[in-house]
Order: sequence, then C-alpha cells, then structure tokens
Amino acid sequence: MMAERQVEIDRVEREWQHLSRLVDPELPGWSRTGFSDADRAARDWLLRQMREAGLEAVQDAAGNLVGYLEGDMPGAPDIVIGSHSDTVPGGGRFDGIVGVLGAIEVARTLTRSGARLRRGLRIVDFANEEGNPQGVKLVGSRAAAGSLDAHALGSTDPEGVTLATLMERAGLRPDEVSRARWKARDIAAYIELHIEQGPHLEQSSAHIGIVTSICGISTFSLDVRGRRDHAGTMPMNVRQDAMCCAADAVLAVREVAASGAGAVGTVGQVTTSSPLTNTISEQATVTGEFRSPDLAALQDMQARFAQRTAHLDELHRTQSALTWGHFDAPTPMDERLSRLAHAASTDLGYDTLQLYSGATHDGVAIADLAPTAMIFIPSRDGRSHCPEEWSDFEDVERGINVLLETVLRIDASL
Ligand code: HGY
Ligand code: MN
Ligand code: MN
Repeated sequence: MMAERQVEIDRVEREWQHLSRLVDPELPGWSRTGFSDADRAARDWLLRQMREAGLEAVQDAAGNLVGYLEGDMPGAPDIVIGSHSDTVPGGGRFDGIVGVLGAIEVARTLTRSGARLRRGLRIVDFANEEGNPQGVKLVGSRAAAGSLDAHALGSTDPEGVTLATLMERAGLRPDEVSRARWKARDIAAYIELHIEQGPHLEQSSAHIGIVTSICGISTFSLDVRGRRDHAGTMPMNVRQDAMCCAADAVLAVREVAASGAGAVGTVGQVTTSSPLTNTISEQATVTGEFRSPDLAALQDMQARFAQRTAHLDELHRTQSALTWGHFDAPTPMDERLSRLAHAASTDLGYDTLQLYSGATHDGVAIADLAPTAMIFIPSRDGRSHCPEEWSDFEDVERGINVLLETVLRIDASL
C-alpha cells in the first residue's frame, strides 16, 4: 500500500463514534431501525459526510444514499462499494456500518492521494437492509435491483401499516421507487466490506475473509387452530391446545435444522390468542426461518418441517396452516472479483480465509444486477445483532485497505 494511499482509520473511528450516538434511546443496544427517526438522522449526517468527502451525493426515492466519484472513462460502468447503516432492534455498532464508513474512507483516500479511477465509483448506504415489521428485507438494494415490487411495498405490519406508508412517514417516495432502479449495464462490480458476524475468522486467526457465497433463507409463519376450553376441567388427553402444538413446532425447527453443515433454523416469535393460564389457547402463531448454504438442503428442511407440523396436528388434534414467506436461494459470489480481493488481501500481507456467509446481505439483491463480492473482518467472539457486537479498529483498517486495493485492481482489470 503506497504511503499516500494510507487510510485515515482515526477519522473513521471518530465518525463511527458519532454514528453510534445516532440511535433510538427508547430501544436497547445501539438501535437504528429502518426508516425510524434515528435512521433518518443518521442518513442526513452520512449524506453530509459523503458531500464533505467531495462526492456528489443524493438520497433516492427508496432512501438509498448514493455518493459518486467521477472516473476518467465517462460512460463506463461504475464500481459500487457500500453497505447499510440501519440495525436490528437491540443491535450493535458494526453490522453494515463498517462497510458504509469504509466506502466513504476509500473515496476520501483516493481523492487525497490523487489516484484516478478509470471508472466511476458509487459509494452507497442501502436503506433498511435489516427488514421491518412488514417482514421485507433488503429494501434499498432490492429497489436498486428492481425487485422491490408492489407486493413488498404493500406488505403490512400487525397493525396493518404498509411498508409504503412506513417509507412515506420517513419522507420518502415509495410511489417513485422505480426511479431508484439501477441499469445492469451501468454497474461493473459491487464489493461490500462487512463484519463476519460469526466465529470462523477469529477461530482461524485470519485477518480477512473472502466470501464464497451468501446463505439461502426461507421464512415461515405457522398458524395453529385448536379449541378454547377451561384449563382446570378439560382432561389433558382430549385437549386441542394450540400453545402446546406451537411449542412442539419450535422444537421441530431445531430438530429439522440439526441436519447439515451450515443449516440453521430459528424461531422469532410465538403468539397465542389467550395469555390466560385458566383458558386453553385456541390459536397460536409461530414465525421463524431456515438458512442453508445449499439450495437442496434448504428445500429439504422446508419439506421436513411441513411433514413435522402435519404430524403435530395429529398429536394435538389441531389444524395448522404453514405459510412460507421471504425466500432467497443461496447466492454465489463472483469468482473473478473474489480472486482479485483475495490477491489484494494476501499482497497486503494479511492472512486470508475463504468462507461462506451465514448472514444475508444487500449483495443478495445486487448480485441479480452485477458481479458481486464480499470482504469480511473478524467479529469478537463471533457475536452480532447484539449490543456486544465488536470489531477491533486494526481489523477495520485492514478491511478498508483490502477494499481500496480491490477497487484499484478491479478498475485496472476490467
Ligand atoms: O438477517 C441477516 O442475516 C442480516 O444481518 N440482515
Ligand atoms: Mn449487515
Ligand atoms: Mn444484520
């Protein structure tokens, strides 16, 4: 790395500290959920940071922040770098944020060093990667990829509020979201720097991870119907207890997911019609998801879970309806870009590991549009989506160095 292309990690850390204060005081951890007031304040600040870095920066109709650094070959497809700055409720300070601040620092370092790219460089903060009460993930990147459709915008939360209304309340124009769409011919490559959110880099003492593929994911909702009865008088062997069926369904998720490498299953919530202990619940809802690096394994988990819920109905004399929601097939990363990123990392002297991502990312949406690759840095104790989420700034600096070097090599190679 040439000295004048030295990343200013102290500045990145100061920006990280400022962004860490732009959170929702009503929620635990470092919460900045999509389209919330905290999210809006953070994006206003990030837009100013992009402009202070000398970028032409705008917010599009979907809420994406897009900064632009002109290249020497007008009309050539752009290189895109970035991530997301929203969090899960009760989340941490590094998930997505490292990729957004890192991308801005890459642009600043290029400008400061006088290095000129042939291609334009887009620096992006994708809106609402984490999803919302309406159950729609990757909102901004799906808008950019043209896959945020009317069905997604019309999705409702438990109170009946649509995603479009949530976006309008944040001052956005969901009715104009088609204007946020990128053309495939305008994008040469997308590279995202992100924390691993798992334990593998730390366990292998590698500095950098190059992602081979991003997990496939399948969400579900199970609606269980039983019969409301008196809890004190109805014998156990004739009850139609929706809560007991739901509880067995939660355990079935764990059993079905204990099936293969990388397969996971998680239940988010169990709700019932009656919180009373003197009344047997006649209705329960279980929401959850399965993930796997392998499409056939993901589909096999879906089939086995459906079989298990049918069996539970016989056991509990209930009727349950299983509805599958959001589905993404596993997304392989672009091999050529990944080789360039791997070479950039090893040439910088970093121990580099190839690994699969158990977390989903905006790259799942953007990979429909352009060759995509991801660079990981270690997460302390492999933890994420929690206030304890942490990455050392020496690792953040290494990640930004690899991102910068990868951009330079992509630009020189295309
Ligand atoms: O769900 C995920 O894996 C991502 O962190 N949004
Ligand atoms: Mn993320
Ligand atoms: Mn996340």
